[in-house]
Amino acid sequence: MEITRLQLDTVDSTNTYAKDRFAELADGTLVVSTCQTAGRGRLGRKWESPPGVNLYASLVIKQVRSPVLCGAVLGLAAIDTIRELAPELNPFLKWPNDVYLGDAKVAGILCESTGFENGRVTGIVAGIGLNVNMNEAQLAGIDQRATSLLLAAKREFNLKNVLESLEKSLLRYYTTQLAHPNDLFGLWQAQHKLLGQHIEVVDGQGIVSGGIFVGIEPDGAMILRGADGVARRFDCGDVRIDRNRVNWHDIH
Ligand code: BT5
Repeated sequence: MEITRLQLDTVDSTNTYAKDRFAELADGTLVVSTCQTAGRGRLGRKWESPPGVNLYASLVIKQVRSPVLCGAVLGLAAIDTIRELAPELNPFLKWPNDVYLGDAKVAGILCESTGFENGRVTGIVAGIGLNVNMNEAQLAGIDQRATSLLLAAKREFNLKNVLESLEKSLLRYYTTQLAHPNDLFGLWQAQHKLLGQHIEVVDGQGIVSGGIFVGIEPDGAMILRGADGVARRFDCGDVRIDRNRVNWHDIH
């Protein structure tokens, strides 16, 4: 098992590129591009991808223990990369697949299934966009609170170092996914620092529910306990945080 980089200059989306060529790309290929002209988020949303300042990468995963764990491989690798290059920062995961610094998004992950056999997912392209040297003006165009390593750490980062660190961590967590999937789930859960805190979830219909984030199920669903004490399960949705209600001391 190894991570093999496939470097592009420009592409519509590294996820689309990897999905279109999934059969011919080896397991563990990391498609990286300097620029994306049509970077995508979930549900047809746009991922801002200015050239030369950030990381845009998609991992070809052909050995899938569970789709949830594929997102976990990228999320945990991103956390380790940020900690290695900027130990003063406190990154955490925000369900379902975001990486946050304080109350702002620094990275997003998009997992897309590419193969099914007997009702099981057999192939996934897991993409990550990590804001590295994006400046304040570039971030200002995003319609939710967003940040970059540059903005948070107040210094520039060498993109090559960031990528090499990410690749090292991707290899480690992909290997864990294969050999010790339960361990990987535990590690992933532990990085959800909003567990136990008050948050809001916006579901697919746009309905907002507030409550305490009490857990994540093995299939990736999140559990929210409302003010009425009733626990509700969400298979998908967007989590909103109210910076004044989060106990930031618990996030370190
Ligand atoms: C995501 O979607 O967060 C998944 C983003 C995945 C991007 C990577 S880049 C490499 C690979 N190739 C692709 O085409 N995609 C993947 P979602 O949770 O739906 O969040 C999208 C929302 O995040 C947008 O609607 C904006 O509000 C916000 N956003 C857009 N660009 C951003 C950026 N650069 N930094 C922070 N937030 C951003």
